[in-house]
Amino acid sequence: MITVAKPWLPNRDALDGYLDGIYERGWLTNNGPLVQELTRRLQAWLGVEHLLLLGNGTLALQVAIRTLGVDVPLNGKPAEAITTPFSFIATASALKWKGIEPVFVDIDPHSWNLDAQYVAAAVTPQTRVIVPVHVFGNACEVEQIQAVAQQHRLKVIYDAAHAFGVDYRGQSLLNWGDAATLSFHATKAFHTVEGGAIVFKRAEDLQRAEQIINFGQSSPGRVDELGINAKMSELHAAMGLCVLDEMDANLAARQRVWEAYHRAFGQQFALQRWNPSASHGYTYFPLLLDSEQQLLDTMHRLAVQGIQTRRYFYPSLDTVTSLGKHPAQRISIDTAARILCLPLHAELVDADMLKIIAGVKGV
Ligand code: T4K
Repeated sequence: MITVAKPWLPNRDALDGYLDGIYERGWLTNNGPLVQELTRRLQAWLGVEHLLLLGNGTLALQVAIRTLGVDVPLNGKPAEAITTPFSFIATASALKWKGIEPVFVDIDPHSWNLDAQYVAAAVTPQTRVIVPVHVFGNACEVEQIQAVAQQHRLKVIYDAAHAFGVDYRGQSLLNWGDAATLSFHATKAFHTVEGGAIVFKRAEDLQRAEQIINFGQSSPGRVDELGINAKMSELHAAMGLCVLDEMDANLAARQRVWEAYHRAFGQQFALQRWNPSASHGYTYFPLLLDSEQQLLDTMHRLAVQGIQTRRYFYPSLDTVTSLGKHPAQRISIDTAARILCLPLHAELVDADMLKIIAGVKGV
């Protein structure tokens, strides 16, 4: 079976070395030395400051929301967040869990990101925050989004779950917004089994979030505010340190697969239009098919050959009933119905790629 994703499993001896240290110290969680080491190493690797590690990317969104205070109701009514309907469910469900109403704005038909030109028109007196997603790692129109936020005094939290290592105009994309959140789930290029992070613009927000993820405590027995347990453990950090050590090989292998697909499909299918000022993280390879029927046929044809594909991200979030009733976002609904993600991971060999490419082309 060729799976759509496959976690990078780092050198076992290296991981054992970290586990030996954990056994010797007997320190398993609560901001241990490996969590601190991974924090420092990720800050250097990504080119960011003020990075906080957490239990997963969904908690990262929720803690960022809480830290920036954008969940506080206004005039007795829930706060609103302007966000994209084309994303994984976690983007919008994290807002709902924090009591925030998602207000969906349609996507650009080529970049598949929130269309910045519609954002200003969606601002209401209830709006507190804009939550765009760098979909499949493709950088949003950050300057335009920032301009709207400044004009209306809104916060911006980028869901950067797919944008690990992506640069924009030569600097980390994660430095845009009041906060950017990451997912380190096993299926991601960089992972800690389960895990996530927030990159804050301001040091004071990082300090506040450090308390929030530790039950709101500033010191043992002193609770300064409402918190939660969202900490990363030492075992997860150990995996992260090992994966980070091998990141160059991992990314090179992913890039090779991505480029083979790009050569094979670039003329035949509509592909995501990449932001020309941004680098690539090689997280996903989405194809935009002509129709949903063509997608279903392709998916089935590949499945019978033992090739797994995924409909990331289907359905369009404006149609998900647990998120409430929302006006239909035409472009997102149409795009979500036609996008199929192909297997993309470092263990794909040439024979796998040839099989996948032939399977998609139906030859
Ligand atoms: N925001 C955005 C924009 C996101 O995309 C996500 C998550 C989040 C926020 C939230 O971050 P987290 O709270 O998850 O950190 C996956 C991931 O669970 C999820 O992290 C990810 N986005 C989402 C797009 O995809 P599934 O449902 O595809 O995972 P699953 O278990 O079906 O795995 C797919 C295939 O990968 C398996 O069939 C085989 C292979 N696999 C998977 C795992 C877990 C393995 O070979 N080994 C494994 O351990 O959700």
